[in-house]
Amino acid sequence: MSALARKLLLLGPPGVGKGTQAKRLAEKLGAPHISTGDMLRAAVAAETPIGKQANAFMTRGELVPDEVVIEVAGERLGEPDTHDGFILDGFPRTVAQARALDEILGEGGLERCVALEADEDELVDRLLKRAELEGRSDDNDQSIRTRMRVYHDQTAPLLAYYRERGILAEVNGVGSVEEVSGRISEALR
Ligand code: B4P
Repeated sequence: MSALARKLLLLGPPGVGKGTQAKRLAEKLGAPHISTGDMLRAAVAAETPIGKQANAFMTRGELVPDEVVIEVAGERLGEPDTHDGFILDGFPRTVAQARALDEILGEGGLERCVALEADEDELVDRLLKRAELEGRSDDNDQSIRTRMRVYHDQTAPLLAYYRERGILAEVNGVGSVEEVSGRISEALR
């Protein structure tokens, strides 16, 4: 049996590298990477009803309403490939979503919440670079500012939520991608 925790959540401000690190962890652990951001972008591209609801919120840098995201994540977590582990990336982002996740997972729930940290200048820099490279519609000056504010107001309270539960691991997200991956592996032991 693996010595590493396998039911994981990556938490952190926009651009801190949740997606980057979640992909690497998923490969390492052989567990699915579940990114609500990726799922919502796919829904927007396919113009599904959920995508149509989500699009404007995402472009403005606001959170998509809880009930929409809870439905998307809940369905995915109901699939059989998640039974032995998963890497949640970007869900939950509000206390209401965290409570819903507790209900979805039931007994045993999450094993570890890895909170990646970096200061705001570094994050804005990365997101502006990503805007140049990927042309994501939610990576512009105004939406980046909104996403930072939304993170502090709505998502940062989850740090206390998981700290109280004794499953929070705070990890420095500044350094090379490999360095950050090494720190996360340490935190999962
Ligand atoms: P997400 O897709 O989750 O994206 P993110 O927070 O912007 O980025 P992430 O932290 O994953 O950074 P990445 O690895 O890409 O969310 C987008 C939007 O979807 C939200 O604003 C919201 O509207 C909606 N949404 C998603 N989930 C939701 C929920 N639960 N509730 C409501 N709404 C929800 O890295 C960023 C950049 O940095 C990349 O270019 C990367 O290459 C680079 N990078 C990574 N690691 C680095 C390192 N160590 N050094 C230098 N650069 C690095």
